Amino acid sequence: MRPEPVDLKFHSTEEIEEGIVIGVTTRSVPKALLEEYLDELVLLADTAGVTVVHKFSQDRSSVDRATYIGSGKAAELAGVIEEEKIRVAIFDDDLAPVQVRNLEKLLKCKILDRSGLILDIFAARARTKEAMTQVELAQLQYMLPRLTRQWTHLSKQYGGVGTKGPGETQIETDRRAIRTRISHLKKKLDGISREREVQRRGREGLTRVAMVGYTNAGKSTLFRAMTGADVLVEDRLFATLDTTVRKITPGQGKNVLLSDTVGFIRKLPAHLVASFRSTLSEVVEADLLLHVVDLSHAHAADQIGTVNETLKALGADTKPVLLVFNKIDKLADRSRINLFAERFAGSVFISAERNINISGLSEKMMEMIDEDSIERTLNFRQSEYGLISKLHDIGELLGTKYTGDRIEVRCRVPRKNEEQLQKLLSRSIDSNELNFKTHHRD
Ligand SMILES: Nc1nc2c(ncn2[C@@H]2O[C@H](COP(=O)(O)OP(=O)(O)OP(=O)(O)O)[C@@H](O)[C@H]2O)c(=O)[nH]1
Ligand SMILES: [Mg+2]
Repeated sequence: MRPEPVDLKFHSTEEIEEGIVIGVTTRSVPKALLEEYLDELVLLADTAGVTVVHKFSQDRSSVDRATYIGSGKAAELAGVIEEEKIRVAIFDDDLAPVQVRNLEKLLKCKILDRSGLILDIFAARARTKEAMTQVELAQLQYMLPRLTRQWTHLSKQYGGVGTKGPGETQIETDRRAIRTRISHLKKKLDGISREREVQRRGREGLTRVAMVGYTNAGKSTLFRAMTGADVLVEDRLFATLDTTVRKITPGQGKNVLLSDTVGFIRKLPAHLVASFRSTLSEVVEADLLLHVVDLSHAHAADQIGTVNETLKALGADTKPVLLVFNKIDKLADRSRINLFAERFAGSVFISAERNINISGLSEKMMEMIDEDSIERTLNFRQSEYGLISKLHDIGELLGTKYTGDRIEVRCRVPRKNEEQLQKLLSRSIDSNELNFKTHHRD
């Protein structure tokens, strides 16, 4: 008999389900920290349409290899799940396939872990072709090692959780189909990044600033305040899943390309970070990062750490960063500002929603950009128009003046392109070196 074709589209959790969240306190995760993790998991569950009716924690020296929480605790949990008619159990840590298998037998409900939940949310919220392709790729990569007859998403097709699923042959067929789809998606993403590359070429010389931050910190609200662009702002996790870029002119005719993109969260699945590379390319290639932090959040400092870790995973951790503490209008205790100002020197404090100190932020941003670029006035002959147009690729032209057969060009070039500037000038007929007028403080 020919096996049924696999439907590789994921089912997002649209309908409301009752759920339970489960975590383990260990030596490295004390009770208070676990509480924080579970609270966030409840928010994530809510975003995915799961109403959490219970939080469940277990104290162990380490997690149990077979069942994550230990068999005794699992039996206790099974009782609660049956009694409350809970349909989904969500674990804070990533589960090994064998743990999922065992837990499904013991708890007789759908088992999800944090990564699976985050992937579900991304899948439900992705709107652009790029985001949808990236999410599907991450999901399939997550799914491949977990492909057992109990695997939660696929098992829906086979009569739901706990029922007998496909035999080994079917699993092998599924695996092959998934691998083929993965390589197809990778090719499609390559195509998308090439398209992006072409779009970018036209704006190469402009300074690029990317907003990054924990999800719900207020990046899109700030982006709106700074650009006037009508991007989506919502009080929920992962409102933004794509990248928007706008040109702004924050200081003395100088242009900056500002981008808003997807937010980060603790334990963002590695596959997701990897497959979102194309969306996150603005971050990777930015000249400056605006790291937006929700100062009113009790765990703002931890969130900064998480964002920094994700930047490291992206290879963007050595860029200049301006820390932007947002939502100061929400603070009950203003002394928090002093505390963070002392701890994070050079940071700015704003309210994106109330438009407080956005000009202070712009000023500081321009200051950092200026520190990282050089301004020159150069002289060319009119016949050297080709060279001037090449200047566009490595920097920004701030003004041109025509005198006789000469063109005087004022430009700003990021420091990283200084060598390219020298090369370009060496091709000029007159030695431009002699005409250098450095505006910069160096
Ligand atoms: N009180 C207050 N609320 C704010 C401020 N800035 C943003 N918010 C609110 O915070 C929530 C999240 O804002 P977004 O701008 O969508 O956050 P984001 O960082 O883009 O979030 P994601 O795209 O989900 O990662 C919304 O409800 C905003 O109205 C602020 O300065 N003060
Ligand atoms: Mg956003």
